[in-house]
Amino acid sequence: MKITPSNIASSECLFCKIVAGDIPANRVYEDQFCIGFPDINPQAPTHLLIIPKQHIASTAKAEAEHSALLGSLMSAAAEIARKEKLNKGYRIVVNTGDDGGQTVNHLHLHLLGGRHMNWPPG
Ligand code: DGP
Repeated sequence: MKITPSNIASSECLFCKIVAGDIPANRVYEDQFCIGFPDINPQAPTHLLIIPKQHIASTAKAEAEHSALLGSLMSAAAEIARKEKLNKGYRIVVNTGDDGGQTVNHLHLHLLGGRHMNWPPG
């Protein structure tokens, strides 16, 4: 893998600290590429975050070489949704940049379920 500034784990990055175990999180899912854990500020009865272990700041920083990793995040979300029995459906959200509402600069999927979702989002 090519090392670029966007994928070097940052000592300042909150989610890199969670990956490293320096900040506790209840890992409901883990594989070689990613972890899943509850969002600290849940917006639905089920609200989990799925993050890559590798630091990528946002989808805006993702490159072709990250394709398999990005795919594995989606697969993990689907597997977690099955485990969580979100049989009526769920929403996967990836906030990107300021206008996208991203507050933590480490790419992550929100998996939201357990209630009906409205459209368009705010
Ligand atoms: P976003 O706004 O899309 O960048 O989402 C970041 C989410 O991260 C937000 O919903 C709250 C969550 N979050 C922030 N700090 C922590 C933390 O220390 N632990 C956990 N579990 N979630 C956090």
